[in-house]
Amino acid sequence: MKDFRLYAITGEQFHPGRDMLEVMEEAIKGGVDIIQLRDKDGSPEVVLRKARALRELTRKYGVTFIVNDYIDIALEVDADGVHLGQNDVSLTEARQRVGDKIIGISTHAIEEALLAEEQGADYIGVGPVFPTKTKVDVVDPVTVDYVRQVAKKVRIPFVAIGGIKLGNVDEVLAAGATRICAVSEIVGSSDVAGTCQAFLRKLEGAGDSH
Ligand code: 3NM
Repeated sequence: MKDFRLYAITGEQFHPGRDMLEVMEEAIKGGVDIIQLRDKDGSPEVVLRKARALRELTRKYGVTFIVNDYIDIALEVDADGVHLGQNDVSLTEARQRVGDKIIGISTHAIEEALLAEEQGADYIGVGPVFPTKTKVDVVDPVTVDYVRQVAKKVRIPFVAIGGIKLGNVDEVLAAGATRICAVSEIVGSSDVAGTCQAFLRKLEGAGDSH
């Protein structure tokens, strides 16, 4: 897969009254290189409509597009890949359905990370690093210790997620993360593009020191 540094996920609850596509376009202009559509409340028809629109937007800018959960929708709109949770379909089944599209999976412990790698995931989510209100059914924070473990033991790309803000991202980078995902901090910002640029400056700074 094309590598990435800053991963944005839709979170419409954080920008009431603002159009989701407009917010994501600002994030792209701010430098995110991968976008995930995550909609736990919409009907499949609504998710499909949003997926089509985001596919068009991301294609225009050459940004990678991932759909959370809905493999059928990812295939239908020709997304670049899907993102799975630990309780969704197995990686093996997902691989059969999506072929060589990207498969990402959320992991919350080193055993899950190593298994995902063994089963052919293209990247893993590593979190929640800090407390988050964005994902309701998630486990307790895994802390930067888990980031450190993954950085040491896992060879496929990993993205740190969960409660990451401009104010605490340095800690996550110091633990070895080179890819970051933030939801509320990006889409809830009054300056979405500026927040993305600020994250990227931090990511670049961390890269230089390694
Ligand atoms: N997945 P925020 S944490 C979508 O740990 C998601 O797998 C997580 O949102 C995981 O940046 C999370 O607003 C929510 O905390 C991240």
